[in-house]
Amino acid sequence: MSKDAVTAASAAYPKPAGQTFQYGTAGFRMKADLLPSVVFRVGLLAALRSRYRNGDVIGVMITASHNPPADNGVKLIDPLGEMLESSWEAHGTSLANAPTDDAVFDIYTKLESDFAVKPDVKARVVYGCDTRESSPALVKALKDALDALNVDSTDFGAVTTPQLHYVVRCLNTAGTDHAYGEPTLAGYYAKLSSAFNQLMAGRSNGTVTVDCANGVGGPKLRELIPHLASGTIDVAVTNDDTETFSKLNSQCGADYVKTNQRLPPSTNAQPLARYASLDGDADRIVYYYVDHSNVFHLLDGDKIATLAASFIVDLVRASGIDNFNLGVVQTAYANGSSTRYIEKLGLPVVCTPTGVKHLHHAALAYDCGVYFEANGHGTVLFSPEALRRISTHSPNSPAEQSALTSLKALTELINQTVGDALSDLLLVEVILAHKAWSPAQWDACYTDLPNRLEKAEVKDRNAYKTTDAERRLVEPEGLQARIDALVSKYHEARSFVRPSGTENVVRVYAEAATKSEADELAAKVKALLD
Ligand code: G16
Repeated sequence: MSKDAVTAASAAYPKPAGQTFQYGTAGFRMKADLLPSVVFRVGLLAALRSRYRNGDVIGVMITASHNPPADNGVKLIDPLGEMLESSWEAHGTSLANAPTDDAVFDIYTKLESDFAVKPDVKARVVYGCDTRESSPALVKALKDALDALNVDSTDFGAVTTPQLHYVVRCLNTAGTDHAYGEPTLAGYYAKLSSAFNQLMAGRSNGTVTVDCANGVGGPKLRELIPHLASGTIDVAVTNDDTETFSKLNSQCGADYVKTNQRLPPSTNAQPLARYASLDGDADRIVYYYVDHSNVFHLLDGDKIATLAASFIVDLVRASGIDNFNLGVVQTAYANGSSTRYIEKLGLPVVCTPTGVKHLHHAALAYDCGVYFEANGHGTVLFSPEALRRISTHSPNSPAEQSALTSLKALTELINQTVGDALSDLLLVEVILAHKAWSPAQWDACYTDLPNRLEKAEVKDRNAYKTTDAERRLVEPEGLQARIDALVSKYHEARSFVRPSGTENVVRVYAEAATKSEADELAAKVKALLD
């Protein structure tokens, strides 16, 4: 590696004056015009991480997911398709904040020596982006960094975030006992669809209408559909205009539906028909329907988690596998009714801070860990030992055999690297088909407590510090006591405040026995912030 090559390439991407960057909940995320220097430096970090991991492939995804069209972002994917190990986030932050090109090079070489990275290990990086207008220029910044370090790199173009996670895991497990699949998009579609077609054999589930947030999920869902066996489901794709950049996540998509608790205005919903919305990079999904009185009902990440957990528990029991430990992981946003429902099912449930990396980590503690954020971001993890038991179990009856076959196929259908809206869509469709449930029957498992999510623009969101899985504030001092005093005035109420890791806002969540109480509580808590 030559210092001149790195500093000369870095000089094309100067750090904007006066900006401080931080690797947050989902990497770096902000207005796209502030990002070129950050993306360049993330390229350096990806190369270093790959060399540190002895040439494992590292992924770099350029996306701002649910954020508005003018934003963009970048995050790293670790070798098994997980989020970047947390201890390395600080290295990303320090590279991003280096004031000069020389300082960038010095931090890079210091990390190289601190981690005793061997000089002869070749770095391997794969990357992709969402459909934002700013993505191609940021991809170029990334590529310039990778080329300056002579990295072996592959561009996957516009992909969903979970597709890139899948590819990274496939590349790093190829030829091992844990080979995850063919490291291509064709391999991804083949894996998901063959499991889906097996699970849906002899079943038909009618139509599901999918709002793709006018993001990359639209074209990718269209690529997936031809692989689904005819007669199984009919997927109607809507909001898939990726050419009109301003439409991304605007009045549509999973975040819009979840936050506003209403249909995208473009949807003319038919009573009891199934609808789903993806977010801008297709790692989140929520379902919804309207009843015969045209009342909107949301089936969010909590409802998906409970549906998946109860289905898997039943399949495990029906297969004759015993001592199988299944747990559910949620965040503070999980509706109180969902937590009580999971406890009634007799399943352990834990709460972690927001951010998939936290949930994913907690889910690894179980044979099967089901994790979902209420916003629809989640998946199901099977431990290597659970996969071994499932694949070697000898069934004692045709009924056990049938359940076991379904369970095996589920482990292939579910993207175990990260929450994946396309995989989760197929998972929900399979479960509803097996149970012969309408969305209303699914919804009837439990009734959500009315809730309200608000954003507040404050002077300094970093002044807000939380504890207890983000359910309580420790700073600003005294604020939590004032929130507690408000909460005590409402029935079955709960409220918390936390700084967003992806937007420059503080989020306020409130739930209570009635809609008007939840709305009023959220408004009063929001009024406490400055
Ligand atoms: C990202 C994270 C999620 C998180 C969401 C909102 O989602 O991956 O874990 O729930 O941001 O986070 P915050 O409330 O901290 O802004 P996405 O889909 O935007 O990548």
